[in-house]
Amino acid sequence: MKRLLLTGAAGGLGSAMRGRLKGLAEIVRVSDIVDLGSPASHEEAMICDLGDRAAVDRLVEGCDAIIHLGGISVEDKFSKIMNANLLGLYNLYEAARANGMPRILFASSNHTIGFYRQDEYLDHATPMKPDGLYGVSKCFGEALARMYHEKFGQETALVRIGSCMERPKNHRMLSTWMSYDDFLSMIECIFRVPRLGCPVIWGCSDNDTRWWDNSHVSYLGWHPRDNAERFRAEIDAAMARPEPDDAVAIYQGGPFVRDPIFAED
Ligand code: NAI
Ligand code: 15L
Repeated sequence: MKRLLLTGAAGGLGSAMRGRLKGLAEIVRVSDIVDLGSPASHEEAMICDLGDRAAVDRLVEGCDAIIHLGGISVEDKFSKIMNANLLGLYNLYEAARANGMPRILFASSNHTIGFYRQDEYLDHATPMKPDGLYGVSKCFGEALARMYHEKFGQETALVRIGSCMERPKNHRMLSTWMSYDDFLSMIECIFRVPRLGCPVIWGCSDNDTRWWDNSHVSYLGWHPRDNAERFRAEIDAAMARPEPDDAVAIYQGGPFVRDPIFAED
């Protein structure tokens, strides 16, 4: 790849992945709505509000591939979600259509299915059950990507990330955790495979207690290597297991299912 675009590069996941992308492309174009710090020698930085159509057009121009992490990443006011995750997604896909349809990795979320119970095992065909407006925005993003695929042939990996962070932080994340290394190897597979299509991919490591079946995407050749189980003793020692009647212990979306609908100002 000549130029890879990383949106949300100043965020938690974006900052963690940013340094690991060197070598995937000659130039990594890093972008966010907030300060990005000094670009490394293989990087170019562009501040951009995803809700600004003209700015997104400029952002996507000249890119061969896009890792789209930018946007609102938790439950929030609908107006904020609407700008970044709805309008922002539309802007990104229109810009991609006008710029040769670079392959896209869309950071979707487990909150598209958060109201399934933790004793259910899901596959890619399981109907969505979002657990809040944030989850609904990711359902919208997946639907938008699929429409651009069917209508125009745009390829997108719809990665329903579980909990991608340094280490799992609680009992639920022993099921949902994806290590940075596993995410990086997934990224490599997504951009290397000759034909991607528009698959849902569950973003979790090879956790003993995972809830999601990725067998439909074996053609990617992705083999997660990490397993959250090695953190179980540490988590057991650090915190009490949630009560069985607590929503956090019942639903796959965990605490997100309890979030209110936030009022606008
Ligand atoms: P984050 O909130 O730390 O980063 C998101 C970034 O998007 C921020 O740097 C923010 O400034 C930027 N952003 C927000 N609104 C924007 C706008 N209007 N225009 C341009 N940039 C804007 O979130 P995190 O954890 O890094 O997640 C990255 C992506 O992955 C998000 O899309 C999130 O929904 C998704 N995801 C992450 C998971 C995780 O475990 N970290 C789990 C599931 C999904
Ligand atoms: C998400 O979608 C969020 O962006 C992230 O902050 C985590 O909370 C993650 O899901 C999760 O469910 O653990």
